[in-house]
Amino acid sequence: MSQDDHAAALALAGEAADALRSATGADDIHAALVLGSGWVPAADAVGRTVAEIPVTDLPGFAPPAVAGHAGRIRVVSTASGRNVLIFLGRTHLYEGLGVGPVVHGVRTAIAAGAGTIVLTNAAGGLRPETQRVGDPVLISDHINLTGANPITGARFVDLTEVYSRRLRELARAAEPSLAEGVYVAFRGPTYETPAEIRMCRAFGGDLVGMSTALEAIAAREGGAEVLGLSLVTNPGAGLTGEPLDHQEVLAVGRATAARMGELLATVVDKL
Ligand code: 8IG
Repeated sequence: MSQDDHAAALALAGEAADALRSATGADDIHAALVLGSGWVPAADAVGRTVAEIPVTDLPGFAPPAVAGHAGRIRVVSTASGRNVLIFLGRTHLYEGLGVGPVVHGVRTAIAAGAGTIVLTNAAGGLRPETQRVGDPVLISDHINLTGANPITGARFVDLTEVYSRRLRELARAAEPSLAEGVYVAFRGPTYETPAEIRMCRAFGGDLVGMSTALEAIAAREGGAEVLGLSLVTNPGAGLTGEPLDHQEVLAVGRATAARMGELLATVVDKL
């Protein structure tokens, strides 16, 4: 990707934001929420639906590739009357479309006015001693092992505080029991080997997944504040001896939807 491509990607996000405004009538987007697998069932709790469209109605969005990734964009009005954009599903790097489509939603949200981006995901837990399956964990930082970066050119974006301390404190005020952890991002689509999981633990990782880090980088580049939330759906490979299964991820999401919905609604309303 050249710097011209990067400028074109930002322009495409601007076009998508214009199309979003025309399609939904919402011209005052306060924040955006990206719901990963496991989180989509929690969406209805966040607010009253103002409009909902397939992502493919907007320029630059790829159709959904995975069961449980719904590929729709919803505008909701929260309890305090603010418009929040919800992405029901996301594009992953492992789909092979490149990094542009992975961060297009975040860039579109920022172009539409969002000053806060909430990124959610389902993740493997690297600390089964303290993490339970079905627990939400605040992302405190990440280790980007995807080999990709959404930024091209000599733009040395500061990543000292990707995941806003202020927003983490706000989330903990809503749910004081929330643990924090470092999210290790892999390209996927394979899960890790047990040796890679041991490496991640030794590196200081607490969570492992295939999303979020690149979107968080794009959000920081765009000047938005980021909140990251992982739903622990399995212990990392080799930590228990059980093989990993995507259906389990979706089942944990359905089982925890009420709790995650309440958490999201409370947090989003305070943004
Ligand atoms: I859910 O154990 C979920 N997503 N890389 N590893 C990676 N991604 C995941 C995992 C996991 N669990």
